[in-house]
Amino acid sequence: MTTTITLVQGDITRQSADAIVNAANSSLLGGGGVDGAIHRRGGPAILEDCRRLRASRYGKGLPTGRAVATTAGDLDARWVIHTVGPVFSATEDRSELLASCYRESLRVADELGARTVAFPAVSTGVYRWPMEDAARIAVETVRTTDTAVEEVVFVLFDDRAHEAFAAQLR
Ligand code: AR6
Repeated sequence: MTTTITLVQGDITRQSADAIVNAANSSLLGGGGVDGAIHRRGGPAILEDCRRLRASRYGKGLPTGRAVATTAGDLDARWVIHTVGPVFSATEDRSELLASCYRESLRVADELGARTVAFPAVSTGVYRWPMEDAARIAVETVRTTDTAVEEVVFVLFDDRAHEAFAAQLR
């Protein structure tokens, strides 16, 4: 089955979906950007789950390119899927790690039975990935990943991000 890709401009914490993806860091213990917004609006239950993951499966943190689910707390979703994007490097090609974030998040979504998944533009904020290239990797990866997820919604914070993703869908 094919996955429908839609674009929304706005705040991902206002989105309704089975799963909302967080652009986290390896610590899973919070940060700025999307991560900060998700923990603020989702409430303390998300951090409690993250701490449990650090105390069990991910004692050294979640590796870059991987994904793991927690409760979504007070968000309008059943799960938050935390993924760790790569920091952009001008000297090393880390594209495969960025693609892996989308693939692994969809794999976790399949395990959970999530049918709708909202993604932010992973790595394009604090981690400085150029928006056009990040949009290309995100869209290509979702298009070529075999998944039971029916709808992927990219939630883009501003005009520029929305335009970059729209260009990939044209
Ligand atoms: N909804 C949707 N998109 C958003 C929101 C929001 N509420 N807030 C920011 N963006 P970033 P990264 C956009 O920095 O680059 C954190 O501290 C933003 O404009 O959230 O993967 C983590 O803890 C940008 O386009 O994630 C990590 O340490 C995109 O979301 C680190 O930042 C991603 O920006 C991860 O950096």
